This record gives sequence, structure tokens and C-alpha cells, in this order.
Amino acid sequence: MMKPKKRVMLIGSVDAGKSTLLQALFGDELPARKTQSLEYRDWIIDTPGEYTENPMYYRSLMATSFEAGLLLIVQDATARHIALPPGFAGGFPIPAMGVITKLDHPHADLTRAESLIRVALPEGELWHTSSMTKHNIDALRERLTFLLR
Ligand SMILES: Nc1nc2c(ncn2[C@@H]2O[C@H](COP(=O)(O)OP(=O)(O)OP(=O)(O)O)[C@@H](O)[C@H]2O)c(=O)[nH]1
Ligand SMILES: [Mg+2]
Repeated sequence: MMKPKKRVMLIGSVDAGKSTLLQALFGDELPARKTQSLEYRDWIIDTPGEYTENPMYYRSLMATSFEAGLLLIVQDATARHIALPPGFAGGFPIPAMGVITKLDHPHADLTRAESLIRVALPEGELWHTSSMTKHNIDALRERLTFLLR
């Protein structure tokens, strides 16, 4: 795999599965620890879910996005809400795409998850993954490294 030039920044609610997705993309062993602060790892910037849930942190997310080439909004397929306001992705200076995680979960509801994430991400690619079964993980890694090259 070619090392990308730019970074992807992961955002999404607490427990959305951001860090677990990061670990799956790098082939690390699960589980992930709770993210307490911005974490830079190779070509990924992981953020604490609190930054997505609390508007007090939006400025920090915006500032950090200048170090990234792509915004990845992570939405849990079992979640009944999305923390982000309408059109949130459009406020960033970089392109955005979405990932719906936990496809393997018995309570996953893809139709609901898609309509929730489309509020914050009206356009842009939308991927479905499971970090447990690794569904779409290799394909997503290929896609991200291609987009960031
Ligand atoms: N079934 C299933 N569970 C998952 C998946 N991805 C993450 N989880 C679980 O969801 C919980 C939260 O995962 P994290 O990756 O820590 O979530 P996060 O978005 O990084 O959370 P913060 O760091 O608090 O913002 C953990 O218990 C994971 O094991 C998945 O694909 N399938
Ligand atoms: Mg985390």
C-alpha cells in the first residue's frame, strides 16, 4: 500500500466506532481505548466523540481539518440520532465522505443510518463497514489511500 500524502480526519459521536475503524484499517487488534484527545496516527487523525457532540469543540475540529485532506463522518448503524447539524460537512475546507459502521450488529438499521448521516453529509460517498467482520475494510482503505495520494 502506498503511503498517502494527506490525512483523513475521523469525526462522529462518542462510541460511533471511529477508533475501532482506525484499528481495523491498520490491521490492529481490537478493542480500541476511549479517545481522550486528538490522536495522530500515520495518515489518520482520530478525534474524541465529544468534539462532534459538543459545539464548543467545532472550532477545534475546523482548525484541525486544515491538516487533513478528507473528512470522514462516522455514523453507528445502531444509533437513533446524529449529533451533527444539517449540512455540517459543507462547512469544512476539505471534501467529506461518510462511513456507517457496525453493519454486523443485530440492531443495525441501514435505512435509518443513511437518512441520519445525510443530514450532515447531503452529498459525498457513503460506505458501509463492520470493523468486527472486516466488511469493506480493505476496499475502504484502498479508496481512502487513493483519494489522499
Ligand atoms: N458490533 C460492532 N461493534 C463495534 C464496531 N465498531 C466499534 N464497535 C464497538 O463500539 C464501541 C465504541 O467503539 P470506539 O471505536 O471506541 O468508538 P469511538 O467512536 O472511537 O468513541 P470515542 O473515542 O469515545 O469518540 C466499542 O465497544 C466497539 O467495540 C463494529 O463494526 N461492530
Ligand atoms: Mg475513539
